[in-house]
Amino acid sequence: MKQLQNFIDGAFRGSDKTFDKRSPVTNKVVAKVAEASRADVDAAVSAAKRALTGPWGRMTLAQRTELLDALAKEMMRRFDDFVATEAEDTGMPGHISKHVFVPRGAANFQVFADVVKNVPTEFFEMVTPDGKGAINYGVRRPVGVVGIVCPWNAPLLLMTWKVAPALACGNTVVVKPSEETPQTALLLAEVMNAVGIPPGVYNVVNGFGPDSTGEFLTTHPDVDAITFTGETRTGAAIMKAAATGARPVSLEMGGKNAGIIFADCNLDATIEGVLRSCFGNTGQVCLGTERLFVERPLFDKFVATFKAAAEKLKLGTPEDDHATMGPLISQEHRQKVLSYYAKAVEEGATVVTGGGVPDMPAELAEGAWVQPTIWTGLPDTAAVVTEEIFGPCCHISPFDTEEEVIRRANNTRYGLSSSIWTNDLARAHRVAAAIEAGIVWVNAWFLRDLRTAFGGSKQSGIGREGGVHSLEFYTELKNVCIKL
Ligand code: NAD
Ligand code: 6OD
Repeated sequence: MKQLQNFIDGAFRGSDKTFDKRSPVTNKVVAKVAEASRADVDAAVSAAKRALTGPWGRMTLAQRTELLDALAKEMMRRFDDFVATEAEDTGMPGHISKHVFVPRGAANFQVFADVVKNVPTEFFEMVTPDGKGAINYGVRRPVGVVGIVCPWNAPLLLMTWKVAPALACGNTVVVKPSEETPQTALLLAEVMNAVGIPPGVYNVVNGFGPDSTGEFLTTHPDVDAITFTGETRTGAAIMKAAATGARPVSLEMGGKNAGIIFADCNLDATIEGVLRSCFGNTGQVCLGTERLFVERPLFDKFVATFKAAAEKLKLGTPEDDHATMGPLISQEHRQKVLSYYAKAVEEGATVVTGGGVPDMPAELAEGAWVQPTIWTGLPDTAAVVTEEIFGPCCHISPFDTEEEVIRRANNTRYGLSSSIWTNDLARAHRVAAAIEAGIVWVNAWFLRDLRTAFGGSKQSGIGREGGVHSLEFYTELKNVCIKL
């Protein structure tokens, strides 16, 4: 049995208390994880604070970014280890970890190393009463110790999406991975040591949220800023914790995103894209589309074609090269998703496909498997149409006009993303402008240029990260005014 530890001040450390990490594929315990106590979190934060003024704090920008480039290269050298570890933690099919999540983990370090090297400096000349003038220039400084609280759905991608800009800007970090997915953060710790990131710069504390590691970290007075990805309710609790000491927060939270499909779309490309946006990573993607709106003339054909495509998805293990969908993360999450499957029927949905538990081979029978599921026939007020389920499911409604679909798509407390499928460019612009969300894709989904702003509006998020936008959170901009 694997024993997973915490990583504090450059060293792996155990703890008195452990918890079980189970495989989503079989539900068997695959590791015992050290749960970081308040004292462990304190040690991690203290190490991070010391590291700010140690060799890390004295490095030039060039030295720091060189280390981050080396880190990305070392991650790619250990590509197979990251793929296997992410697979064991999440059960996701190999094609997702190999082609998206692990390469993105490494790319995050390269991109933010480039961003900080190329950030322009603010400079203003001013006139003074004595006629001699003054100059002003902006200097970016790290904010300090950054607490990073992570979810389980894309562990390496989402953790490095925060760790990379934090380190690129010269901060030090204490990471709290999800209790469901502790492993890739620890593998990254090995990589940090291998490339010579000084002790204390990157720390990992494992555990749960309330009354546990997450709360100890976010309430710690020496954590200078907190960045979080996860559920909206948790984000609100973290914001409250951050209010003590008036610390800044960056929150990436839940979504109930709309896919809007016009009758003039390229149907094959749309089906392919929407299949990913509904069922990719077993629907456990914050940007996923659990609400589809299809223009009425295409509705019946779309539903039939989409059903056929969903029924071709193949459930399987990460080692199965033909698998296109894995299990959910845990039995607990499966219960939640299945409760929505039952609720949809109670509320009068037509179940187009799925709606239950698939037959799996005996050795996988205890895994967190559910069927990909499509519903039609519900009003926009139904629970499965309004609440984030975070499973492989969607509801499809017909619509008649552009104004109607904009109103219905925006009729949600969330505002993370939306995707519009049409060949009419002017309409694409109009609808994209009217949608209340942080990200709108046209004829695409989850197509990411890491220099762009990423984040949610309404209850999906606070702040933007990505490219230079990350600097707003991970640095303090200081103005220096020199009288000439
Ligand atoms: P979660 O909110 O349950 O947990 C996220 C993290 O917060 C975990 O590490 C957990 O231990 C910790 N936590 C929980 N309560 C805490 C507390 N009181 N104080 C401190 N830490 C606490 O989310 P999850 O179930 O891991 O992830 C799924 C959710 O994440 C979905 O809602 C999804 O939409 C959202 N998500 C959003 C984005 C985005 O970019 N907007 C990306 C991925 C996932
Ligand atoms: O691509 C990203 O940067 C990002 N944060 C993706 C989020 C995926 C949510 O599941």
